Amino acid sequence: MAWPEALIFDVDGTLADTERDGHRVAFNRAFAEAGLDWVWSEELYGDLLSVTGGKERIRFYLDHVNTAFERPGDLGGFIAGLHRSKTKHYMTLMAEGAIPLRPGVRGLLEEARDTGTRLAIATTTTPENVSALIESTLPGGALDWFEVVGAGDIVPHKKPAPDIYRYVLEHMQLAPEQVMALEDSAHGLTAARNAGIRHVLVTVNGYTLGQDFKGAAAVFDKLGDPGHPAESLAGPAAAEGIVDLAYLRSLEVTRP
Ligand code: XBP
Ligand code: MG
Repeated sequence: MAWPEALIFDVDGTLADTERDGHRVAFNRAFAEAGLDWVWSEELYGDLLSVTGGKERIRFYLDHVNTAFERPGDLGGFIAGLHRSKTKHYMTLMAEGAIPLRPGVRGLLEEARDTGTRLAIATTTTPENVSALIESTLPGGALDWFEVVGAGDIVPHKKPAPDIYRYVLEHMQLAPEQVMALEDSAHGLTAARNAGIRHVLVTVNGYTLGQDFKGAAAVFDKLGDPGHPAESLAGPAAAEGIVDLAYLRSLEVTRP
């Protein structure tokens, strides 16, 4: 059986650059709609990304940034309501085609499909957001390309906890050494590694460039396609600047 048997993709920052112009904008729209004067700038949002999960991020913002805000009695219900509105705004942005896939993502997904390499998703974001992105960027029915979509509150602990990767591996009935994970952040890398996945390829973005990617099999600025070659930041370079399955196979480390 060819290695890797499966590719497990993170979503935000990996499939598409959704944070700055997608999630952040949707949070701000939800705040405005609720009559709140909160505005998450690009810079502040970069700091808030240290907390994964939108509901958790809002709570962190109130605990550490906007500490003067007079909290309603049912803070959990208030945050959940804001977050539902944020998800609605995010889905609208995706339906409008606000965010494209990153260079090389579609090529690698199609190559995996052509070669029988199984596909899955392991993400912190809400499941509806995954469907909205896939439906707006890939052909009809593309959600079915992914055997398992592990997303959001389906597990008790979000990344950097390993729960979501463990969930996906269990549902695919695969051992961690059989798969390759693709991530964009140190939290994502930690989650995959702590689930026992030895092979994690990182493609950085504006928010994650400069994070510590020790333990990654390779780090690139993107997966790369013919018009946008990938630049290697750590690990072996990819031929013609394209991270394809042949390249991923070359990263396999076999146990002595
Ligand atoms: C993505 C996240 C998410 C999104 C918001 O992490 O941290 O919290 O920013 O999504 P990853 P929700 O790339 O590791 O999946 O608001 O739907 O929680
Ligand atoms: Mg990510």
